[in-house]
Amino acid sequence: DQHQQGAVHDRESEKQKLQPPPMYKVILNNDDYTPMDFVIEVLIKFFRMDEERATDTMLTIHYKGQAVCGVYSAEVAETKVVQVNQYAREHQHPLLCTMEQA
Ligand code: TYC
Repeated sequence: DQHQQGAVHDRESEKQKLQPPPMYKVILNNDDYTPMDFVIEVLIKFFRMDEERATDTMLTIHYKGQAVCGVYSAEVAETKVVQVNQYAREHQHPLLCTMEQA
C-alpha cells in the first residue's frame, strides 16, 4: 500500500545518500617502447593536463611503473580506457590504459 511504498522510497533515498556511485582511477602503465612525447600528448588530449603536469605524470609512470591520470564515474572511466587504448593502437604503440575502483 501507500505506506509501504513510502517506506521503500525512503530506504532508496537513504541508500543513495549513504552510497555514492563508485569512482574509478584511470591508470597509464609504463612500457619500454611508447615514446615519451606520445604519452605526454595522450595526457594532454584525453586527461586535459597542461604540458608541465603531463610531463611530470609521464616521468612518474616511466620511473615508478604507473600513475593515476584521473578519477571518474564508471562510464567516463571506461570511455577513457577504450579511447586511449584505441588511439595508442592506431599509432602502433603498446601504451596500456587500465582502470580500478578508487
Ligand atoms: N618508458 C617509455 C620510454 O622509455 C616511456 C613511457 C612513459 C611509456 C609512460 C609508457 O605510460 C608510459 N620510451
